[in-house]
Amino acid sequence: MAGTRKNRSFFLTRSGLVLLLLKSARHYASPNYTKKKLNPVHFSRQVHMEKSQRSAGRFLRGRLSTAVITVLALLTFALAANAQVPTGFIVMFQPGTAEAARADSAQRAGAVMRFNYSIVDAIAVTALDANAFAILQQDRSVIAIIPDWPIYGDGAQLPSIGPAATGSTQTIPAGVKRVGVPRRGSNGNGIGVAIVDTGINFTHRDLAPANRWFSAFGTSCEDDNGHGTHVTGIVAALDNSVDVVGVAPSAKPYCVKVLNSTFTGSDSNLIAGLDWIFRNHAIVSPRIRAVNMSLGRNGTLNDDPALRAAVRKLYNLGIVMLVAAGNDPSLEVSQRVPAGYPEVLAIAATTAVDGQNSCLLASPIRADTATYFTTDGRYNPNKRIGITISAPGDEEEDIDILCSMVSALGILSTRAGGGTERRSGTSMATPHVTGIVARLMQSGMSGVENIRGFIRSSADRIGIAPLDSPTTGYSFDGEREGIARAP
Ligand SMILES: [Ca+2]
Ligand SMILES: [Ca+2]
Repeated sequence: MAGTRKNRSFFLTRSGLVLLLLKSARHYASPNYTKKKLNPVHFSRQVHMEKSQRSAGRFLRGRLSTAVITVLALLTFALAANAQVPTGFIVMFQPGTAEAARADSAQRAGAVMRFNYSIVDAIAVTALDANAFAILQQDRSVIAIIPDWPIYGDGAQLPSIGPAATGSTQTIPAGVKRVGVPRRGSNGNGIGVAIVDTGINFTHRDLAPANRWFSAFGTSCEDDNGHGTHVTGIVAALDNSVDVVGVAPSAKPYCVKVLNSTFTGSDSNLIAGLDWIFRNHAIVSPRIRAVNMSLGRNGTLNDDPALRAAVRKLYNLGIVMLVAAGNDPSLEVSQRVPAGYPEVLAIAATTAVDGQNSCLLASPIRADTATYFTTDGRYNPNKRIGITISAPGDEEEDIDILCSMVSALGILSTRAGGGTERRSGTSMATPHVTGIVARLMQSGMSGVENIRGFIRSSADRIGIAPLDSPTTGYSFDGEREGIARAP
């Protein structure tokens, strides 16, 4: 854990009257916004940095010391969503054990096999009874039996879904403007990008996914949740006269479905998706050279050696994998899987434009501020673990008239079923950078570490952004890595 973080404190209520006002104010929340309370501790830090607002900030510190209760409720929700129960097992075999021999081992144990992988010497099985477990444990070709942990999409806790847009003009979303609007010659043309997610809405008028795809559920790759369609639009919504435009509108999205309609998958599903990319990346046209993973779970570097081996295999092929850092500011990215892996580019989230401010006593939340939800953690160049770069994960964050609440306006992108909608999350930050990677590859750049290095050295506002968030969960990770910038 970074030494500069995790010094957060909890404050007891100072004023019951103010607390009452804050609670009633929550009922006026617009469903298109997600909410988070302000934190007096971090307000004081911001005030320290921006001297002109110091006196107002002092007053706020007194008024805002009541924010803890709602935040605890939000955290409880996040923990419930991350409660981990293995859904089966991944069985790793001695290197070189043939796929047929692995299947035989599963059959001898009476285990039901779900996947038999090429990318790693392993199979996935459903839940094992004690007898089957014992037989596999005694099998001399088996080297590990790993719990198959559930994995979730990294949308915000409260997705902000609005009505479908029906307009006939194309909007350039604020996040795309922030990282760099595509142009002729820098639009991702010729680059295949795998979207490992809930699927893609294949009939959406503003998307053109490849007709080669994979689903870990044995279904079509159609998006029955909406998350994957939104992510795809941020990378590659078409440059035409409708809906939105992506960072790399000419890149070719490949649908890899590993999360179901409830936003849930597992390590074994994710490995199955990576396995399909491993077997197909070079034989599809255009080739798959980047992978967007706006998903993950809490975990450690070594808690699933099969998943780690699969990720390493794609890394060694020069495939750039971009992973959402996560939406829990109480965690370090090193506590996330696969975002904490050194083989991937972990992406944190910032605001795209200045927020509005109904509170006369506080400064507005500026563009390039760390979002209220982002997981972060400074990049360690020796271990290659940490946030590679930040990018927009919501459009703006506003402060309400009571100076007590932050509302987040989501990123505008394509909606499953047609039109557009807004969603917030590091899930939305990541595809901005995936689009940038496609444009860098189009310009001739290759090699994962070359691309990581270029993204970090060419970022906008290095040393300045992300700006400190005034919200409760945020604590500075010690590095202002800047905002990703397209070439
Ligand atoms: Ca469009
Ligand atoms: Ca940082």
